[in-house]
Amino acid sequence: MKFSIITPCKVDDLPKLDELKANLESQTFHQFEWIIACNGFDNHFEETQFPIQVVSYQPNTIGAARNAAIKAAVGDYLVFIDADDFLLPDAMKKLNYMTPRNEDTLIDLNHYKTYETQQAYLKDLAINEHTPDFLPDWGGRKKRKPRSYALNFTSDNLKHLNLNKKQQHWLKNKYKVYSGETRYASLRKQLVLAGKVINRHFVNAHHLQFNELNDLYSDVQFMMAVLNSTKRVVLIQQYQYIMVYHNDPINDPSNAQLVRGDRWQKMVSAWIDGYQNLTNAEFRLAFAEYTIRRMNRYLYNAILSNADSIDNVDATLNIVSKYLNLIDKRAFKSVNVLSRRILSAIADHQFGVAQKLMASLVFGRNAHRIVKKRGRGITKALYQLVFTHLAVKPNVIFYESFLGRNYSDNPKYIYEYIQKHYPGKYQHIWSASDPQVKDALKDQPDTRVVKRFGFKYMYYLATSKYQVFNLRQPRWFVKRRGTKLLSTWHGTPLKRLVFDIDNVVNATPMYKRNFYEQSRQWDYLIAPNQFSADVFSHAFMYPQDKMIKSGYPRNDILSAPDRDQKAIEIKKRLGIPLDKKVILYAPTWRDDERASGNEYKFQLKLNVAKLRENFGDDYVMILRTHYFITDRIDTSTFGDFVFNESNYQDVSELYLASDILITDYSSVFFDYSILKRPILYFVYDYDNYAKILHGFYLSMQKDLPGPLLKTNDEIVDAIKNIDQIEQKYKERYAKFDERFNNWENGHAAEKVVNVLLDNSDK
Ligand code: C2G
Repeated sequence: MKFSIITPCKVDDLPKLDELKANLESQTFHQFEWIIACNGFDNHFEETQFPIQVVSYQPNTIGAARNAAIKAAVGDYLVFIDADDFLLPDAMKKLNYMTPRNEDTLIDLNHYKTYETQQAYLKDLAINEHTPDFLPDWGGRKKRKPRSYALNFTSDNLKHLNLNKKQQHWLKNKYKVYSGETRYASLRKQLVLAGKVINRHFVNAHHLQFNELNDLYSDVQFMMAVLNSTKRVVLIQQYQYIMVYHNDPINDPSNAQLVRGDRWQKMVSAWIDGYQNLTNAEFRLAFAEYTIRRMNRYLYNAILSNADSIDNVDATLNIVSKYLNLIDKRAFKSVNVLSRRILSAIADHQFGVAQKLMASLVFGRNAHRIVKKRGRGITKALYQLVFTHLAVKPNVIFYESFLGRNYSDNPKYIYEYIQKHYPGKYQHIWSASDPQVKDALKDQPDTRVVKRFGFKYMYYLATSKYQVFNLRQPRWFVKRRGTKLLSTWHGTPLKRLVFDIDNVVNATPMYKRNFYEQSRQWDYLIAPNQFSADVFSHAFMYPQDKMIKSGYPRNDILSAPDRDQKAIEIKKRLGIPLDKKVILYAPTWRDDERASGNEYKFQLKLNVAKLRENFGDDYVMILRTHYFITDRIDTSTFGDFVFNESNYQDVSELYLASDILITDYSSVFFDYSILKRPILYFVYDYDNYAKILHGFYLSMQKDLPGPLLKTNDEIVDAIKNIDQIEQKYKERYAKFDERFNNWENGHAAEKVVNVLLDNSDK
């Protein structure tokens, strides 16, 4: 047997094993056995292209699991693959090309960390190869680099072959050999066990074992022993091993995400245990330097900020001290003088001195960062260090809508209600990242517009008693005692949200955790209908009893008695001829069309020329892109048929001014349905959107109050026959209205404000 794949596993992980099994079956090379180390799992797998063994172990730790699997293995090489990870289809085949080497060679399948599901990752890969970023050589101090080789091919023997694309792709597969001077050039990666391939006879000859008692870092000590004795590492240059992060550190944390106050202690003990057995002087020094750099980078901050990973500072420093006294002192030179003094103080058990020095080092680093980031850094530092220590102002209300880009949405209508019913009682602060917000509010009494993230913004954010946001508040927001934070959110959800999304493709790594922590700061969350309340309770893990079940303040104008009059005013303001009807096209954004950060592109798939040709005499069209879309779509060729109102402040007013809505997966149709006007869904990319990007809470086929249309011809047809469509969807529309709109009685703002201001204030 050539390879033994080793997978430790908890009973909870069994569904993941099915996925990994399918992944191993789809490999293009099968000369391996699969050993699953799992207590309490009886092997229900049928024999497949490769044998499967299940082993159990004692004690119940991951180290013991791996040891038991090694004992059972018969393959020449041990391949370590964790239950939630997977391989690219040719990984084992490529590995097979790389193995005829000395026993003391460590092979690395090169891991890539991702939050994507296997399906999404492989799809992405087909479009856009995930290759490691090798930085260009900019000169400067020259360090020796590992050499790279082509995998079993030389350009000479390829010249005469007629290669197809796939074969050429193979050619790109190179591997790097870390040996001699470059042997310990990237220790951090080398110390990771996942995706490593080690000769089994070598493991036995050196009596290499996992520590069965260190439940967090049993593999560190093992890998130290491996690196101590292997002469070289062969790293395949393209990622073959895909490490899937748990994207839900709250409900399903991985080992690395578990909140453990003894994390640093466990890690440093693994270093101590491992270090004592190192016989290779060169590796000892390289390892000591690596750990010193790690401590310099992370330990001081963790201690000063009471991080979750340290629940007992003295116990932690005691272990660190023991480690520092063990290692080669030359390693201290890899950090700066101040950091060296800290380390010496810890080594000498002068923990008080060490912590004082840490404080000045961290202060210096922060100051440096602030200077580097100029304004933003300074205002944020003032927020944290000064403003959040000033008294809270009981009559100040702070508002932000869509990252300060608009004067709109629920915050706008809450503000207007308070202005009208509590005149002069409050001072209102609006956050603005766009000058239009200031224009919209310039004549309003008791109202101040502040530049987002500027000094005044920070001051008022810190000292206002009330804050009203329709997206999440900044991550560094400090929730102060006696203040009230109202999250209005910004739509009834159709697309899955936060904890209901399996994998967050495009969000930052800490998305779920951040969301969880930020939403804990909300005193209230508005629910527009019972459906949303139910979704928010699982998607945000937010308790229903803290929700204000009121409908949306932004929708009050849609059922106001003067709504027709308002519609005329809005049309006039926009310059739309009053005798023309209006089609509003308001699509949402696409996760996979990102420009940068929170900015996205949009490709207009609606054939506007065709619409003009067919309906130009009776209709005009309002184009309204989502607030994440920053590229301006050029509509000048469509003359006076199209009004591009993507920058218009308040979409609710556009609803009022229109007669038909065309949208896609955007929540705009929930609000629009209050008007009971026809809705068409232009879902040209339905399959892609539904599968890869989100998934929905409703059945788009069965629950929506209008037809799903995939082509422009269907859109034209539908508009031509809009009366029949209305007729056809009448019943469904009524059901939809009953389900989503029965709290929308035009008094949502009142209800919300009464709760927010605790109506006794009135
Ligand atoms: N919006 C808009 N114009 C658009 C699309 C959206 O003004 N073309 C506004 C609407 O107020 C809408 C809100 O932005 O209700 C949210 O937009 P969605 O398209 O639904 O997308 P998203 O921002 O991802 O929020 O629970 C709701 C979800 O979180 C959706």
